[in-house]
Amino acid sequence: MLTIYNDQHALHQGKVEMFRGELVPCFEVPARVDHVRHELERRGLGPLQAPDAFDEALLAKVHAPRYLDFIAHAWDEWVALDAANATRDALPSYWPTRGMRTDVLPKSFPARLGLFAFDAGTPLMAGSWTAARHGAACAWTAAQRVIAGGERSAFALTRPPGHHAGADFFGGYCFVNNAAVAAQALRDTGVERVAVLDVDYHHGNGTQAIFYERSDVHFASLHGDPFTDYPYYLGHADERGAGKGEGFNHNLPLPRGTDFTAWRAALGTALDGIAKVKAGALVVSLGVDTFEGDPISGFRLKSDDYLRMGEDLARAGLPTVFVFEGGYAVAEVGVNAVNVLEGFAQK
Ligand code: FKS
Ligand code: ZN
Repeated sequence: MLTIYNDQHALHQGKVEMFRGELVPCFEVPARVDHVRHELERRGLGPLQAPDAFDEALLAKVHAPRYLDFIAHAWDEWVALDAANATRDALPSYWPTRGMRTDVLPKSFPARLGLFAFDAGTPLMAGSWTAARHGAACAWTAAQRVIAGGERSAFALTRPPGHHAGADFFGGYCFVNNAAVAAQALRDTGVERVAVLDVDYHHGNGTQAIFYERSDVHFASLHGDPFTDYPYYLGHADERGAGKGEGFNHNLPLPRGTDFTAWRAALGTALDGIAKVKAGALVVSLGVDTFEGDPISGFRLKSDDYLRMGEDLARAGLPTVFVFEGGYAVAEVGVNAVNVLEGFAQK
């Protein structure tokens, strides 16, 4: 399978995130992508290609202008607060809550940082925005290859991940919603309805929010139940879309401890939904934190199960763009992600 990859991802390398009351080393590390790349090369599943030049105006199709303005300059503003900040990751400490204003932007940088963020687990540093923009370029290029380039599928191997980023917020290690960029790119190339299928352990709240009122992008997700799992405040089964988008959002929350047999049955349900809405192309938010050895997740998939996952995805028979998301059992992340791609390619 064709993989679109860029090495700028490594410019984003957080030091710490807030976890259980203390600052701990980040789970989302550059080595994750290195393992996937090495596994692709080891199995001869190349080639790897660099992304095409990407018109950043396209980001404004899925993100709000005030968010893009903020995030593009956030690091400079953080350092302007205090020169010593140059050696520290930016993390928010304050958030607006119910009844507070989010329509007017505070002048204070820490106040705006919290307004646009939804957790204290997503450090921002000097290279974050560059890395995120190049990631979006990978997702966009993968979509172009699938539609205009005659490929059956392509893989955007990138980080930071994207599916928690909404039109005007970041969090969950995500700044730019790469899957949304890919879905929008497929729409713009003339696919009338695109399905985004999110198989990461965590609900793709950002992707859902971006497309919630749209009928041209159907969102389906299998994930840890929000009653117990991050991102907690979205991802329930009764979220079915709104307005024109009603019926085009399909959440399948699953309990902690779910194994591949139960997971695969839910995948079948999600794929049935995708067939029913007559999607013409598929974007897969490919997180492999459903693995039994993942340090922050609760499902029990084994490495071989990812081959079967890829086969099931291939049976949808759609041009498919894979976009890399989570997976924190770093040593196994390469085998697991590449198993999905190989299972897909062999069907
Ligand atoms: C709860 C800790 C939660 C944040 C988890 C973020 C998950 C990110 C991800 C992505 F794909 F975006 F990377 N910490 N015990 O895996 O969904
Ligand atoms: Zn995840």
